[in-house]
Amino acid sequence: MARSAILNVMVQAAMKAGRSLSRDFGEVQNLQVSLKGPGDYVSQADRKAEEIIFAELSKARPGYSFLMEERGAVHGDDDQHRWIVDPLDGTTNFLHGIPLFSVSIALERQGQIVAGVIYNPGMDELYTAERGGGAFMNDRRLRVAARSKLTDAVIGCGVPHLGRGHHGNFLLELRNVMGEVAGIRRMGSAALDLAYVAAGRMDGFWEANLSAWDIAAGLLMVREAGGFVSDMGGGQDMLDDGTVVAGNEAIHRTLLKTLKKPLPPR
Ligand code: 2AM
Ligand code: CA
Repeated sequence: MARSAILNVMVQAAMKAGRSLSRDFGEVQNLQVSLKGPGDYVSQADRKAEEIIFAELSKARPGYSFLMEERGAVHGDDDQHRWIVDPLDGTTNFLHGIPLFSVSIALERQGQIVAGVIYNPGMDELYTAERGGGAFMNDRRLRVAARSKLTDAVIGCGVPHLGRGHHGNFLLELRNVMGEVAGIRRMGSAALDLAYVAAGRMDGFWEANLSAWDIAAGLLMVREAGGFVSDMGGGQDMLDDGTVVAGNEAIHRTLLKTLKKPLPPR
């Protein structure tokens, strides 16, 4: 599969950052048993990965703007183009020595996501997508799963943690979904969750309280694999509203409805 020049730039940046994270991940595993824990070390690993991506992308396309998890918004001369970058998605996993984390890079052109790369260094899985060009994992074409019934579906989700999100809302959503599906998974990296939906490994996914960098690349990945994505209200405001529901057309539709089922009367 021939990649466009811009996608190549994104792949190089993601893999270089991924190699840096992999090296640091080895040390994080050693630090689990230390009294202080790997906290500071992980923040450094995260910043180092972001630095690598920032340097690679700025060199290849000077002037493009950025939205990055650590650095925030960086306005370039070219405000038609914006990189949306999460150097380490799944930080809690990384911190605990669980090899489920990813690098996520998206390119937005005039407000539309046109290219996305997600790299999972632990499994050496590279997900790529370009608008209108399909989605791939290590050069294999991706397609969302074909299961159309929730009762056959494995659905991923995110659980709001300490100090974030509305825990009560999540419990209602979970209560609605868990009674209707074959299984629920919680992986801890929204970027990877969306990549897994694109790859047909999970049939659907929902989460709230996300940031644009967690999901920008993943949203394109699912769409380009033939799937549907929306915010929790059914609209297309995911990047601003921080909620996402994904799946094939049928799963997306029923999942959206199921999430919002009112409580039965007592
Ligand atoms: P992160 O690992 O980059 O923080 C897990 O439910 C998803 O929520 C991950 O994609 C995670 O991204 C994201 N998330 C956003 N804010 C978070 C936070 N404060 N703590 C943990 N996960 C967070
Ligand atoms: Ca993230």
